[in-house]
Amino acid sequence: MKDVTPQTVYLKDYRVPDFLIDNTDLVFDLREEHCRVTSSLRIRRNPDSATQLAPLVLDGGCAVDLQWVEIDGRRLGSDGYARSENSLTIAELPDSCVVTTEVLIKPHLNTSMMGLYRSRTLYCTQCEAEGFRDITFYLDRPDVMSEFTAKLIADRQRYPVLLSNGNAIDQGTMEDGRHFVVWHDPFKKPAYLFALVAGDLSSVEDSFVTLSGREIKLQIFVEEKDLNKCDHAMLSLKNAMRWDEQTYGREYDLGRFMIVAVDDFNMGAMENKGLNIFNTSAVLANPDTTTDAAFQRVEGIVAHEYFHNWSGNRVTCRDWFQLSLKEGFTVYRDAQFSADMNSAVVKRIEDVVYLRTHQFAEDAGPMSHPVQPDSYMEINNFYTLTVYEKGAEVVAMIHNLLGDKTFRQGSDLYFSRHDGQAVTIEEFVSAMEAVSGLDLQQFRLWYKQSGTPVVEVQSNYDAQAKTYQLQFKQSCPDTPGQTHKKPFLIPIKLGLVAADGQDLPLNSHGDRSLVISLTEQTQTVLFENIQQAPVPSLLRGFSAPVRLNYPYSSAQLAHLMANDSDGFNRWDAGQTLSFSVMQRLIEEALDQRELEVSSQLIEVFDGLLSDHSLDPAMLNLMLQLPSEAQLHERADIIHVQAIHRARQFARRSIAQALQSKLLETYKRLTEQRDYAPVADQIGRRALRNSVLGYLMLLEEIGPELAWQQFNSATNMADKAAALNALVNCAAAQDYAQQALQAFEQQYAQETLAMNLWLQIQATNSQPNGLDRIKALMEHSAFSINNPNKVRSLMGAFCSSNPINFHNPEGSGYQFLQQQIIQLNALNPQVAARLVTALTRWKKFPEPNRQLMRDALQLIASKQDLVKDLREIVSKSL
Ligand code: 0A1
Ligand code: ZN
Repeated sequence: MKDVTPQTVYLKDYRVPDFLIDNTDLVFDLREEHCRVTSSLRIRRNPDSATQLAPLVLDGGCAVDLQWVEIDGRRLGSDGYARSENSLTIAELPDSCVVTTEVLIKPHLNTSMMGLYRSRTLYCTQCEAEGFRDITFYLDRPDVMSEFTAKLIADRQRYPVLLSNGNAIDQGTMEDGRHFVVWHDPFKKPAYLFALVAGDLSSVEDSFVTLSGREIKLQIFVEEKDLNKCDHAMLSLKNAMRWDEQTYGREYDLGRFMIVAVDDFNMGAMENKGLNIFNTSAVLANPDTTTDAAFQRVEGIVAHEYFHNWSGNRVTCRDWFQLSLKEGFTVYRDAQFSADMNSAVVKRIEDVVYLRTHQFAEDAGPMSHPVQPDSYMEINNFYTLTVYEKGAEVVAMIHNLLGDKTFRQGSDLYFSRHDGQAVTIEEFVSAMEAVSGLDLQQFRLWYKQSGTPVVEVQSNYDAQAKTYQLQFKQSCPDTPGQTHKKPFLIPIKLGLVAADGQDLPLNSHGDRSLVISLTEQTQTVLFENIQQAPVPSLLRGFSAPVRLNYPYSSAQLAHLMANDSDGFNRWDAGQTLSFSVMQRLIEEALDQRELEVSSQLIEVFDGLLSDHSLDPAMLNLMLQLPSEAQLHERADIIHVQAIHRARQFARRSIAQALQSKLLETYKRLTEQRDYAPVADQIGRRALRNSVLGYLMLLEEIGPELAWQQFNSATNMADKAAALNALVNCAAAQDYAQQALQAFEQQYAQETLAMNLWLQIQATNSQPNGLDRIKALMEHSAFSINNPNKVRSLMGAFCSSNPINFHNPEGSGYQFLQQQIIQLNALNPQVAARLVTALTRWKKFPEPNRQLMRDALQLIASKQDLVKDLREIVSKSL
């Protein structure tokens, strides 16, 4: 795991592989003390390689213990090959042959959760991006695609279920209580899509009949105790399968589709061919233990992994610089799916909030990189919001530029042209160009230039000429390694809203909403026959991932909130208004002036609460003030206390001014129906729980209400919201303690519910947060070896409890630095994710700035830092 001087890998250095692997035959002999892996690779020279005499260099991590090598059945002496720390080199090979190796690996000692490892009583694998090389020697790169056969042998009692990709073609029992299953995957695939699972699992089964009439067996494998938590994932899977047939014409290709839930997993889930492996948190759901948000996350991730079968597996990436080819596209596909299954505008708003809060911050920070990076030290550091979420926005822009029909033609062409291939982002864009006849040359900059573009807009109404002019000016800040950027092609969807709230006709066709493509640094658009000065509604639906500024007056924003025909912009107008109010409060707090919330904001909120025709989910979103994290992202200098105080003050003022309407709303939304995780109920619960959040700021009302809700809740969504409300309320600490205890007793056996319990406490903004974290680390519900638990406790504390984490003594930073050092040796990926909380030190005022930097420097001074951390820490210092 050690890497003193990590090497940088460059996109420009890409070369085709010197060898291809037509067939991969693997035997896994799983024993408690080790696993013996025998691998037979039918290889041949790649006719496209420029170096026809090159030796075979197989990747293999240092924990892979080589036993022997054979070429076409002939054992090599130790002078026949060379083993270095990360590879095995064999010179003088015939142009085609079978290379067989036998290695020993130790899954029970593997804490990184890459390669073959143990999760509780199971064996499982994670091979993306470069985990296969920790299992055996291989050409571990996505452009080497091979037909895999895997024989798994293990003790029959402890590991009755043996799974791998494709179809089970043979099985049998052996002497001394062992058994085996042979799996064959007819589809060629890169090693990163290989998977195996062995363990004592139960399964829920169902079936799906494809459009062409083939019956697919669907199986979700879990521990027996979790069998009652699989229905939602199964339903989501079937919905996703149908949706992909209808929306993209994509049918599933194997006879069965399997999902396995594991407790120890670094990410959400993994799209291994025919055998998806999921973090339990991304598959298990049941009303008693799972919040609404978690139900929706399960639906989205199940769909995401399923959609990868085409966008990722059938057509895969040539190299890891192309990661967004599969991830950006698949996130876009899962967002479309979730929009179709629930409320499209709500999904859009949630996604944009997430992008603006987290991806914008990444794009402005030391790790800023393009959607298609051009270099990396550790590829695991590039599974980022930029590659995933911004990558999805770029696909969304292509869809909007082409229109529905042409976009579908483009995706059809892309899938048919490149089925079975490992390709680049360029091929995706080319297919879209080919079907549309558009020139996307300038558009491609979205993949190559990092940073969030800024669009400044000015307007001018000429009452005599009846013309309305919009002037656009775009720019993009410098980012590491990139200065003086070229103008992007920015699609701006817009409308002009008249005094009566109607959209004005914008051209002779009578269009009332248009997409303007900005291509220049400055650009002017003139609208004629505009009878009155309108309010511009800009960037409708968030038509491009940019920051757009227009000097709106509060009255104009209120007009858009009330009238904009674009739901997204109705919401966004409210956000802009709230932001300006918050900005002023933060300044007042910094200047030690008395805080005062503008009456305009109160009036707007009053109006919203009085309007019972609003969709509860939308009303909920409109009542949200920007989060502290969003305010941090927007600030030039992050004044943690002032921001926290200003926001709390605004919330309290709203609660005080609108007490009776809030209370009335809370009561009105009491759910009479049985719990179901469906959009309309989720929206009502979300609104009711937000209102509860406001009411908590009224000491005479909130604590009692939350306590009642906690005790009477019939589902985890309401229970967790009540617990969270109590825990964060100074006046409700007695109730909070009782509720925490009751929760702990009730859910002691429910790992995911206990993670939520940890998370709610980790984000408690009451004083002395760090002491609580340290105490919870001793609790039996916590373990530093489990990524979900580290995220729930340390991750939540560092990223979502700013007032405690960023305390001016720096104890939060010291604590994090110590945890990172510990995780460095245990789980590099988890460590690298956590360290992000320190990397934006330049945005903080003293003393925090220096204290954060000190913590980073301490980490940097560690000798045996893994390259995941080395890369991030060095780039941020
Ligand atoms: N391809 C997966 C994400 C993923 C990436 C790396 C992993 O290794 C730790 C695991 C999962 C997806 O997009 O869902
Ligand atoms: Zn993915």
